[in-house]
Amino acid sequence: MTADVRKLAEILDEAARTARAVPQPEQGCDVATAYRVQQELLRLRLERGDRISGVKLGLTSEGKRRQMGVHDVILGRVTASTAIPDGAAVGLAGYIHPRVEPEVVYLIGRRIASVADAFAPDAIAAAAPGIEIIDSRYENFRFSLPDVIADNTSAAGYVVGPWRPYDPARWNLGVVFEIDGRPVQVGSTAAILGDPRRAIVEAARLAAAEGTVLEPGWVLLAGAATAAEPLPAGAHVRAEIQHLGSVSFTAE
Ligand code: OOG
Repeated sequence: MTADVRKLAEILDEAARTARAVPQPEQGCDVATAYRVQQELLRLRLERGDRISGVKLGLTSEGKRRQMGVHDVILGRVTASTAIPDGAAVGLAGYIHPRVEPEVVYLIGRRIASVADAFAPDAIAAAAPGIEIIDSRYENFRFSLPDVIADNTSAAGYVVGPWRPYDPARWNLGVVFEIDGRPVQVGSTAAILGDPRRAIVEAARLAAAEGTVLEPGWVLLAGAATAAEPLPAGAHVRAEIQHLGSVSFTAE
């Protein structure tokens, strides 16, 4: 590992830990190096006793990718310490400029070490409505794909609602995203990669490229079903997905 990879991981780790934004690196790196920074960042967290609880996809909306001029989706990791129980109250002091988005969450049902494994019938065991908190650790962020990947794809927290057995026929589902009881975004899970069933395949492809195995029991945050919303203090945030039910939390 080069000194730069470790240094950038330490800077981003400290920014997340102290909820203090850092300047974006002046010198960009390539995507492969950015994933090494992300891995190093996660290693620092695991050293402190955290545990990987799953993976997430980002930039799953075709519109968002076109707007940002990028062609591929991105993979991040989520850890146990950032899981928020459904219905909980969450202090915002630990975040910098948090935003929230509604997601479909899948429960990984088997070990997935290759794209072929992602097509196994038991690849996904269950599905749930979810909310992701994203929080870029950069100040005045100007979009850069490697910088987002290095920053663990802005992953900062996630809430998972009640699990339902996975039914692949139910993939195009209505989504209502509410803040304080008012719908702020409506959409469809079809906005996730055009079909959220592709999420496990994309996650398997990106993970395999890095030599990461997806483990049974991990969550897969499949990607945002609508645009993200800012998360103000006091907000009650709720996502409802047709056939999957609802999930919520309150910001304090
Ligand atoms: C990075 C986006 C990561 C998504 O849904 O695209 C992401 C960001 O906007 O900070 O989770």
